[in-house]
Amino acid sequence: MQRLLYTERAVDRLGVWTHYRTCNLCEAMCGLEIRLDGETIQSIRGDREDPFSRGHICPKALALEDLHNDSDRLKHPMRKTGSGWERISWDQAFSEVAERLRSIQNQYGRSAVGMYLGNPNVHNLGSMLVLSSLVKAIRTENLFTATSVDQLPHHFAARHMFGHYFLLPIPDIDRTDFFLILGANPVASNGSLMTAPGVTQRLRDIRARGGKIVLIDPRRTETAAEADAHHFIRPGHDVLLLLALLETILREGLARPGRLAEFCTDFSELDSLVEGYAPERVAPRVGIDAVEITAMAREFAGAKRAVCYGRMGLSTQAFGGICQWLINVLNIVTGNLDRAGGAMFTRPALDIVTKERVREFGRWHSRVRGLPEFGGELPSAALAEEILTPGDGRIRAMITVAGNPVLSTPNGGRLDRAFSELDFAVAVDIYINETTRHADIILPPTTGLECDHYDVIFHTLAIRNTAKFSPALFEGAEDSRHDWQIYRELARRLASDEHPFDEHHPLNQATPAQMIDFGLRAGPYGKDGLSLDKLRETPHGIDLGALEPCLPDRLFTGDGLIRIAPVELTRDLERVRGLLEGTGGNGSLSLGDLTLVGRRHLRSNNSWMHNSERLVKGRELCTLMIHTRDARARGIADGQKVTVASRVGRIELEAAVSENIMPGVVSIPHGWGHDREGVGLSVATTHAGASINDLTDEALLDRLTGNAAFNGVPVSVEAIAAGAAIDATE
Ligand SMILES: Nc1nc2c(c(=O)[nH]1)N[C@H]1C(S)=C(S)[C@@H](COP(=O)(O)OP(=O)(O)OC[C@H]3O[C@@H](n4cnc5c(=O)[nH]c(N)nc54)[C@H](O)[C@@H]3O)O[C@H]1N2
Ligand SMILES: Nc1nc2c(c(=O)[nH]1)N[C@H]1C(S)=C(S)[C@@H](COP(=O)(O)OP(=O)(O)OC[C@H]3O[C@@H](n4cnc5c(=O)[nH]c(N)nc54)[C@H](O)[C@@H]3O)O[C@H]1N2
Ligand code: SF4
Ligand SMILES: [Mo]
Repeated sequence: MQRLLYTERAVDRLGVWTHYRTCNLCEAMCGLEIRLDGETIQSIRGDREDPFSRGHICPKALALEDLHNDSDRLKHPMRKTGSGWERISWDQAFSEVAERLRSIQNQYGRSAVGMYLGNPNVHNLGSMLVLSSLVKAIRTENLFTATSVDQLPHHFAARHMFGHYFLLPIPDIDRTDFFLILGANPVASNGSLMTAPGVTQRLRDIRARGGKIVLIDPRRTETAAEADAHHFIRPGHDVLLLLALLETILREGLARPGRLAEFCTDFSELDSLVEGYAPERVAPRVGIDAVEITAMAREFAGAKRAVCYGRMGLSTQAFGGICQWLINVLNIVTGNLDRAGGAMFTRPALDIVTKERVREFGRWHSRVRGLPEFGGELPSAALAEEILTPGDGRIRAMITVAGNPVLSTPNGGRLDRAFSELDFAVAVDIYINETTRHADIILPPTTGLECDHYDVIFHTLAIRNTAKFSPALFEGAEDSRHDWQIYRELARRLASDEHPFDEHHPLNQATPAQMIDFGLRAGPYGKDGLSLDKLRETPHGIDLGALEPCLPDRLFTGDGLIRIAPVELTRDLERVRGLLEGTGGNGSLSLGDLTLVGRRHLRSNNSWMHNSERLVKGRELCTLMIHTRDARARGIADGQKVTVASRVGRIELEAAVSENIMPGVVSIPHGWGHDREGVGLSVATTHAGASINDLTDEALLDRLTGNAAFNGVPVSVEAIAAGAAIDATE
């Protein structure tokens, strides 16, 4: 049993007391009410007094307890031996890691050490504030993160239109009358780049007040059940739909940009850019009727307050960047950007949208394929080849921090092989999993309930301005380290005369909580008295109000103008022309007659929460969803084992035959495939599933931004043991 850290508590007669915090597992920032009997967790419930989440939670919140008590979770540095792993001291671990990294960089150059920073970093306070010191100490051009398998296209569009990669417009769903959603499933994901705890209720509220929800998705999802209309779309063809919506609005004179017109450049260019994309022209490719597209355009333009939003289905496909640009344009021409009920910007208490963080593009390129850098990162789809391809500049060592790229990046099977060829690998991670099993040394930090928490990122992406601080509940295991202590110590040990580590610099001394206090006081509400102490006194969090218009003041374009048609984006229209004409603008490698897309499930969280029995028990989650017609044609019955093959690999899993997917499309969730040698996850390996990323293809990219195109992969599907299959589906 770990010691309690949080002691400012009111204990009732029976010794039961309550701790309030924010769940940091996904983007929704739900408030939790944790009841404890002494030091034992009795229950985890939604905190009804949290003004933002109002009592909402999902089943994953309960898994925080499992994570805390998981005996597979690492708590001390581990070194690989000939036959397994041995515990070593922190001092030994730090000196060995620093020594190996330094010697590889001395011999082969600084970029011979690569880094992959995974998703949980953006949910961890210590990483958000201190990981950059380790990144700076490594100084590699081979930096990879989950951004390029996720939301890079949003950043790319924001950077070129609004001047800042993090000036991301958030759909103001609490006030909208028309919500047009493309390629997102908030009912299962709880919302992304749209922190909106209890999103299902918020969707229902739109309809209850007479508004409308329209969803575009090749699968009839959990969100479709909450929508007024759902349209199947051929994966990867949204760009044509968006162009047709815009073409109709402009041609029919429905554009009403209002005050936005005063600070937009190149407005007049739009007509010519969308020419040739009339609904009748695109409909056969998109798979949605021209009459429907026209009606959708008129309704969107005619709604009092409307917002268009596109997420994973749009950003992780071959036209991610241009889709995110067109979504912004659609919101602008209808006057819905920066207006209540449209797409708005936050004013977070701790503001990371500053001029120091604007982010540049294309300052260097990846060695093998020449893919462009963005904000210091290269596309993760290029990682394996940078390790495997011999020659100068090859990656010889990897540092992974809270990432599992073997399961999370395209052609993960190849990356799995690549990791086994490294000279040295170190992982900052809490488990021995598919990626960290390749490490020579694992440095496990404290996690979850053992950490102070403030959501640096997701307050910036929320549908209301809010602030909340959660103190650590439990102390870490004896002789454990926080993530930020690990980064700082490694940075210190990697310093040289040329690049010294300044022990006395406030940023190298402060704890994350102290840094938050500083950020809050310097932030937009600091003058009104917002500070860490204030947040400590308000354990349910503070609501700072609805989002407010802030343009043009908040733009970072220099001249205070929105670039509505930046050449960095419009140049990609040439590739779109190819898609329209069917000459392969999609870059599709046609080696299968079905098209693969991804999906998420409420009880799963990317690649790492499958070691919680309560989340994985019951019906198999990792299945191939396939339309009844396509199943029948292949003699596949519901529940039957099938083989799915793509250009890069082949996996086996169960089929789930359904009418809820577009004919010709199949869907597999990501993050599974745990049955690999050496994985130290006792529950997950008994619910192993298979990895979709053994099928996704590193060659399929959004060529504009370098983001991985997980959606739209050509695959073929075969029954493993046909037999009685056909009868069973009748
Ligand atoms: N085919 C397909 N692939 C996808 C996606 C998809 O939709 N389809 N989605 C993509 C997206 S959006 C994302 S964000 C990525 C996510 O993929 P990754 O960036 O690889 O992140 P996770 O899968 O969440 O892996 C998290 C790792 O962090 C570790 N971890 C958990 N908590 C902590 C902690 O507190 N500290 C530390 N140091 N480690 C911790 C876990 O053990 C695990 O190894 O996957 C991408 N991959
Ligand atoms: N329960 C749970 N919640 C999560 C996560 C999780 O793993 N589990 N992961 C978190 C992370 S890291 C992220 S980034 C967010 C993602 O949040 P979302 O983007 O809401 O999540 P997805 O379920 O990936 O939704 C993508 C949808 O796009 C559809 N789609 C696929 N291809 C296309 C296409 O070409 N066009 C269109 N229009 N649609 C397409 C898919 O069918 C799917 O329904 O979720 C977060 N929340
Ligand atoms: S929706 Fe997300 S933040 Fe809310 S309880 Fe579930 S995992 Fe936690
Ligand atoms: Mo993500």
